[in-house]
Amino acid sequence: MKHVLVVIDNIVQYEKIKNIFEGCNEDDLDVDFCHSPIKSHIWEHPDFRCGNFIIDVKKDLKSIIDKYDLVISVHCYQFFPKELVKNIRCINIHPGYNPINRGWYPQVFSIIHNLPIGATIHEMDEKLDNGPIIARKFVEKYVWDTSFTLYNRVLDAEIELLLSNFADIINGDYKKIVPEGDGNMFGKADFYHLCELDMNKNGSFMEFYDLLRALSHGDYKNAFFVDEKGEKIFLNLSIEKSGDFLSIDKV
Ligand code: 0FX
Repeated sequence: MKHVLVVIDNIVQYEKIKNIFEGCNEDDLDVDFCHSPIKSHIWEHPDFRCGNFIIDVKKDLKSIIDKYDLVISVHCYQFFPKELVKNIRCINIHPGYNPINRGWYPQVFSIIHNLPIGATIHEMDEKLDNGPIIARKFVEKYVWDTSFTLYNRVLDAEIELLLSNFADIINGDYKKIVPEGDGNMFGKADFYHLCELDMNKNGSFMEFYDLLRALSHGDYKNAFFVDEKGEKIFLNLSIEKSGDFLSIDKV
């Protein structure tokens, strides 16, 4: 029997990943889904509402090592300690193409810095989003994308990668790709820094368009400037792509 722990803090991916486990043909598999002690929307999911699904990868280190053969991190808010990644095979499902998009909110920085974007499944080491790559995939990025539309394409790519490599990941039966250098790494602080707009900044309209669409993600209040009364004014870009373009000669 293989004992697998999935530490997941992303409610959007939860059902899809649970379905992959339920639909797989691995009959000697026992899986536990847990989330981090940090509150997130996943706590409200019916499967987790009754509590007792919190796992702290530092405090619970010994019991994790004793009980599980494989740990899968799905957008887990916790940093896995060295003792954990050295003692058990730990796999991370990352919403970026390693090593190009390491760190937080990869699609945001992909739009701003015009970087390719995709998803990666990799073995974890002691550095963030860094270990040997098991599978990765680019996704298309369009000029009409916001952070939200691009993010959803990345999440789909994660699921495709997991589905097509599932048995190999569970059994540790894959060739590993060594990341091509350190790539790029952006943190939460870089994101918050972008959010405060400098209204005196010079640049092209394209640069401003990219900044605003990179900070537009559903209802999140990201981009803002401070007005003369000291109040924050939030901006969110709505982009609509014409699906049925009417050419001039048809008008
Ligand atoms: O779960 P996740 O998609 O992933 C993030 C990091 O990007 C990832 O590298 C890390 N491994 C994981 C632990 O956390 O994050 P989220 O569900 O908090 O946010 C999803 C998207 O929503 C994010 O890519 C950008 C957008 N967002 C999120 C917040 C909290 C915003 O635009 N503004 C926000 O304030």
